[in-house]
Amino acid sequence: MKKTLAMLTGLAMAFSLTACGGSTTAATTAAAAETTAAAQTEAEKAPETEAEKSGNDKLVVGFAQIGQESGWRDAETNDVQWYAARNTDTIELTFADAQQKQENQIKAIRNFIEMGVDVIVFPPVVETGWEAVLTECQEAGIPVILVDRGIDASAGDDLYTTMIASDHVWAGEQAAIVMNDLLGGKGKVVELEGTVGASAAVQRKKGFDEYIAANCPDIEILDSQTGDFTRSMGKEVMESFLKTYDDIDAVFCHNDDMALGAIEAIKEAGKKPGEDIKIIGVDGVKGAFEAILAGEMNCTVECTPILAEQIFETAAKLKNGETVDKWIMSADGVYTSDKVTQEVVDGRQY
Ligand code: GZL
Repeated sequence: MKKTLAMLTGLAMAFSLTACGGSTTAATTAAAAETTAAAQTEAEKAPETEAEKSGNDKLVVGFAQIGQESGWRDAETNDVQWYAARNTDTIELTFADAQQKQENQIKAIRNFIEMGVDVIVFPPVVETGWEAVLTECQEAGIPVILVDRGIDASAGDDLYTTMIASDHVWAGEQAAIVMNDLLGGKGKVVELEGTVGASAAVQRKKGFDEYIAANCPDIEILDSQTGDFTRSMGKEVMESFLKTYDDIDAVFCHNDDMALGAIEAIKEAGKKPGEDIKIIGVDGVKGAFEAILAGEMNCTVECTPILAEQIFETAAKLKNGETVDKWIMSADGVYTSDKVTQEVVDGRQY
């Protein structure tokens, strides 16, 4: 609210200066006063945060989540909501679910600006199209934390304050290293890509494809299509691959949910997943660990969604005017069959 009032008044002042080209006449001053008054009335209508209603100086965070496309995404949402629910004395969380639509994330961010939250947090569903709304955040003086995905660097990295995310290029490279090992350096591979234009998909593909091209002359990538990070589309695309190619030795899936869909498709085609066709995923969700334990999958490259503590601690630092690193990188592991026991599965946090 306070930010909204300041912003609206600031805009009114800017308007009055622009309107009179820098010199002030009585009429322009009156117009400016009228505009400011209107802005103040308008600001009174802006939704107050609970923190401002109660006068507490809580950390007010607006989180614009992508949606519920995967088990990984749900794990991230649960972690953020549980953390906020356990810290209601110091944190106020406003959460929006964009149902996978960029325009809904943008609407939610504009809402958060209107509310005058302290920090805005969101995973950009795709890398591009954020300049306008992130400029509005800057003008409103609200720092932005990107989580788990990034934006296109050409947009300038001053448009956000920090990114808390795994290294997706590294994940693609790790998958390629394991793939080369599983195939003994020779074989034919198909690739199930994540959401078109999502940094996690773009970078996992870059890491995997470039490693294979540079180090594995006898491994051929037969085909690569998007399964949009969902189990259902992962299954659908794998079914079409199996109809098109009868010599697939392995599949690299940009997330575990698509890998679980691919497993279903391979079984329905009468083949043994994990044996006839090797399967590598990314994320480290429990379903993948269970499939590895059952011998139906060969590896998952972890990409932790348990980011809430880092998110809220970083947001608190930004509210206090502290500076933080531009990229706060998660530490992730690579889980091949030899590393997965029942104890490991039972100990998984998500
Ligand atoms: C990765 C994240 C991806 C996951 C998918 O940081 O953006 O989005 O790998 C999820 O499971 O849909």
